[in-house]
Amino acid sequence: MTPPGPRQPFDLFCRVIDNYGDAGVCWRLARQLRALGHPVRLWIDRLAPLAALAPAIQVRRATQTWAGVTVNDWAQAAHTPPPRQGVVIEAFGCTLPSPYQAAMAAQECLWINLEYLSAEAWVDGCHGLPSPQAGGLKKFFYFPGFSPASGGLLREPDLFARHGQARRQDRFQRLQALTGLDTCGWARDAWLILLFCYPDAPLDGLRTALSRLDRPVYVLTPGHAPPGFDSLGAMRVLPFDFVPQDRFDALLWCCDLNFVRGEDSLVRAIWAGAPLVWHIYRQAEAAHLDKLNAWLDRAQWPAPARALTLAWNQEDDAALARDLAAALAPAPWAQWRRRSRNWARDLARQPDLAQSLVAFCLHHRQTG
Ligand code: TRH
Repeated sequence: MTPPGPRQPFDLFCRVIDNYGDAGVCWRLARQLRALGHPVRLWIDRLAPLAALAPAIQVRRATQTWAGVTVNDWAQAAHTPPPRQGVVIEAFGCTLPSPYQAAMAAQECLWINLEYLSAEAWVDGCHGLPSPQAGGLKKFFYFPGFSPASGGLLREPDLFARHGQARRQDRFQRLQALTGLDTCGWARDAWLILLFCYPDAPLDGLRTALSRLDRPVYVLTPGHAPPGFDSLGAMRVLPFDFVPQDRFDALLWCCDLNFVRGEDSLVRAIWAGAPLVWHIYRQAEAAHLDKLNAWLDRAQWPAPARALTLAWNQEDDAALARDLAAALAPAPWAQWRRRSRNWARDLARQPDLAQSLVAFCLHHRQTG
């Protein structure tokens, strides 16, 4: 793709705290910046989670290039100069290596602090704020978000076209090609559900509610089934091997309902335009519940779906079983599906995060 302005070299720093989300967001952003025509180096402290998302990545190689992105082991940044007039992205407050940071002013770098995604209203007021640094270095806070005043959401320009293309093929065949599961004998009127959640989810309540549905249910679980979450009644639990990130969207597109978690899988499930239940990453003093409610206010799910999401995140098995049954009843379910489609369409009218970030950096470079 042709860059919308001059090429800007990007250095993107990522520390893996846990799971896949830190690497997942950074890898997606790195590839999108590259696709916009900018040279990108990704500095990451643990290659194993990245290799799970992009199996071509070799965990023992300190430097490698994949999808046009140079992937470097974090340790090397201490003796590598920042790019001249480059953009340095510090993902999720990961703290840059000191020698590298000390060299940034002389190289006239722009410093971007990429924050976690939140739907809270204060994000709009904080997005893009500068933070003066020594030596005339410019540092800005960049907040992803759901409103036009935020930094936006990661979305590839061709995502909806690919989704439309995929829909032309039978979803059971697609699912088989993606996961290797033999879907030939599966009931065609079944519910297909992806279950990607944290271990403290109220899985007993989920298992009970799904086993009582009047149609067969196939629950797809990445890696392995959560302990105790066994097939029951008409509900079958089907573990599959974690798919590369490139294929994750296509997996979401096959399902009626996606249970997702963290940050990146949430955004991908929103773009899938189908009902989703979000398991938010837990924070101290239940701060995540404010974040969840702010997100639910924007999502505007029908009441049973909102209640279900709260029960899922408050680990309430009984409420979860009750609210899931209510949310899947014909009228709320139709309403939930409609709202999911419309929300994805409305959000996609806003510029995506990578393009917004490029424009943001160019603006601050030009206006000095
Ligand atoms: O894995 P997560 O829980 O990650 C994070 C981290 O815990 C992080 O520290 C925290 O701050 C953040 O959540 C909020 O969830 P997430 O963000 O959805 O990342 C999962 C990634 O894995 C995402 O890029 C999608 C990808 N994925 C695949 O590529 N294939 C798969 O089969 C599955 C299930 C997921």
